[in-house]
Amino acid sequence: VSCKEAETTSKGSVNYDKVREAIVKVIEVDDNIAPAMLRLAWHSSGSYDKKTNTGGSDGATMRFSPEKDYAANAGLFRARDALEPVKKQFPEITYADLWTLAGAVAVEEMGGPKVAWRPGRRDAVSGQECPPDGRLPDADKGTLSGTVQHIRDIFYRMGFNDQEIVALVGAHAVGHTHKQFSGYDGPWTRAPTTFSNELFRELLENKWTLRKWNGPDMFEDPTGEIIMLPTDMALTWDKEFRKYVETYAADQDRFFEDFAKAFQKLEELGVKAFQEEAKKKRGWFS
Ligand code: CCH
Repeated sequence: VSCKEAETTSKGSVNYDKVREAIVKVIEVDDNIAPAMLRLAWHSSGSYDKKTNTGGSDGATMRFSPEKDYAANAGLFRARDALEPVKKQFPEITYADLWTLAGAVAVEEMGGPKVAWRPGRRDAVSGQECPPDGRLPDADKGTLSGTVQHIRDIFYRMGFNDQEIVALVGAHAVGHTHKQFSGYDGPWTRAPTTFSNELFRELLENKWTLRKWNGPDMFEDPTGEIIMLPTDMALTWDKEFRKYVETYAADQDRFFEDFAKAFQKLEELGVKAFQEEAKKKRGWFS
C-alpha cells in the first residue's frame, strides 16, 4: 500500500511561536489536557512502519475513519477537540504539524525537556491513507514473555531500540488511564501533570500487586491509588529494559535528554519532507 501524496502543507507564513502560545493557553484552562495532547502526538506518530514507510504523523490521518475509531485511539478526541480552536486561529498550520507541536509543547509545559520540533508535515485529504489497525501497543499480552515480545515487536517496527523504548514509556509519569476509554483506571504517579522520572522511581521503589477487580489485569500500589499496566511492569521484568529503568530512576537529566531525542525521532518518523531533505543531503556526499 503506498501512501498517497497529501495535498495540504503548512504555509510558510505561520508564526509558530504564536501557535505555541495558543497551545499553552489551552493547557492553562485545563492542565489535564496536556497528557492527552502528548498521547495524541504519540498515537499519530506511532503508527509508523519502517519496512513499508507508511503511517506516522505525516497526514494527520486520525481525523478520519477508520483510524479515529481504533480502540487504541479511544478518548483522543479530547485532545483533538481542544486543539480545534488553535487550528481555527491559525488555519495555515496543518493538523499534522499542530498535533506534533502540541505534543512537544505539552511536555515542556509540564516541566519536561524541550523537544526539538520543525514544521513540514502534510495533511491527508481522506481516510484512504489511514494506517491499518493494530500498529500501537496493547497493554497486555497475557504472559510476561508475550508482553515483552509485543513491546519489542511494536517499537522495533518503528525503528526504536530498547533504550529508546524505555525512555518513551517514561511519558506515563503524566496522565491517567480512563475506565471509559481503555478499561484501565487511574494515574501512574501522584503528580500526573508534572513530567519527571517518577514512573521509573515508582516502578522500582513501590510495591506492585495485581488489582483484584473485574477489570483488565493491572497493577496497583498498596494504597490502590496509583497503577501500572502490564507493559509498564514488563520494563522491570526484562533484564535489558530494566537496565534503563534503573538508569532513568537514578538520573532525571539523563532521562530528559534521552526522552527529548526519542520523542523528536518519533514525531518525525515517515515525514516525507524530512526524508526528502535527508536524501538530498546524503546525495551531496555520494
Ligand atoms: Fe501510553 N497509555 N502506552 N504512552 N499514554 C495510556 C495513556 C497514556 C500504552 C498504553 C496506554 C506510551 C506507551 C504506551 C501516554 C503516553 C505514552 C493508556 C490509557 C493506555 C492503556 C488510555 C486511557 O484510558 O485514556 C502502552 C501499552 C504503551 C507501550 O507499551 C508512549 C510511548 C507514550 C508517549 C511518548 C500518555 C501521556 C497517556 C495519558 C493520557 C491521558 O489522557 O491522560
